[in-house]
Amino acid sequence: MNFDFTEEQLMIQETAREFAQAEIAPTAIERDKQAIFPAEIVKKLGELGFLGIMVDPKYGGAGMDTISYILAMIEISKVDASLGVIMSVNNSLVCTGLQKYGSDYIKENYLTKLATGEKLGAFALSEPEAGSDATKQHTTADREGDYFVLNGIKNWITNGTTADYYLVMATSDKEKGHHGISTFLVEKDTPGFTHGKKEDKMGIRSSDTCSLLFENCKVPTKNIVWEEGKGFNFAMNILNGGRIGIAAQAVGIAEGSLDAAIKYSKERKAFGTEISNFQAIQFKLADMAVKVDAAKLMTLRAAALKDKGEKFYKEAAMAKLFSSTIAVECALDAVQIHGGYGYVREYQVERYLRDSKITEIYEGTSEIQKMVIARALLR
Ligand code: COS
Repeated sequence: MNFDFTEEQLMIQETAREFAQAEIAPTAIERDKQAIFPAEIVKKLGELGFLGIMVDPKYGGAGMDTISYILAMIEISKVDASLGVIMSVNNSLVCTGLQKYGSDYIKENYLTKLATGEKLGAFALSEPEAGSDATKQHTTADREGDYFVLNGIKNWITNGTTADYYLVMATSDKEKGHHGISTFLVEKDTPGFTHGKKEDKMGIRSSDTCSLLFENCKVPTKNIVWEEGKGFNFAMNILNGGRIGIAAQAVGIAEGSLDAAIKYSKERKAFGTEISNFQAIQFKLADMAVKVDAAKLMTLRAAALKDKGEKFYKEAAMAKLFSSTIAVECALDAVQIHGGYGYVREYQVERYLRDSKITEIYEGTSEIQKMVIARALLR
């Protein structure tokens, strides 16, 4: 596998790096503290083409590949994982979902606005009683003429209070099990659709997460994505790609932790010298660097397979499982290297630790990734 990046890929990486340092870093601590959604930054991300990186330019996207997307995700998440997840959901779950499975009507009316950042998207699969066991969708969609009437609750929805368009999985035919689930594109102001309170989270606090409530919410039949009964397959296929995005987010957190630990260890003095001169610190840094590199390579491999049109779901699950595990480990090590300073907000690494944990949970827990990998091995 060749990882000599093209000029275009390097350019997007550099643009993301500069943007993250100049526009995201200065407010990251305060937004985390106050749980402020970065509306202005998200708007600028859209203007840079970072909200529709893989979307065909015909629909307002940047027309880049998954590798470019991964490189950008790493740079953004290295500075602020909240921006990483906002970007990831819009790109991997919503835009890719609509580009791959949306009708011409949906692409023309919705995808273009999402890819340019004029509108923001959300993906609603999880429910109070359907998290890992995602086939058990309790939200219902009953047909009434040219509409489906949605009733139910969705949980843990990223961009929940701020999105304009929501991809909602709901059971339209109870008799057919998961083959009776469909995906509906729901606009934010549709009557009968409201959201619950914003969750007060441990990490990624600058991204907004909430539940969604549907009470006799009428959605036009033409807003079905793919076709009736394909909603579960849609969610699974799209989540495979989403997991590469979350793996990249985790790589970003891990790399950010390593960078912070290197910087601090070269500045902090103890026992008459910089702590970077101590083997205890050096070995930690070396271990962190090996983990970051391995996670990045696994994530790029999954992205490269996807770009080649080959099967990638096992490799995506492996990349997410490994990258999220090492993100937590690297953030913990960075806190330890910082000592007391690692435990206070000013030095950022405590945020990396809080942010890292969610990568082991959303878009399929680590246990679900192991299930996916094992099933692929035993097939
Ligand atoms: N990629 C594509 N299709 C997949 C898939 C994958 N990774 N995993 C399962 N599927 C498909 C199967 O091929 C099957 O399709 P058909 O019935 O059309 O042949 C269907 O999904 C059901 O699969 P299965 O019978 O294996 O269902 P299970 O309930 O045993 O397991 C898991 C499904 C657990 C793999 C699924 O529910 C899952 O991924 N859960 C986690 C959901 C998740 O990531 N939630 C996060 C929400 S977004 S924050």
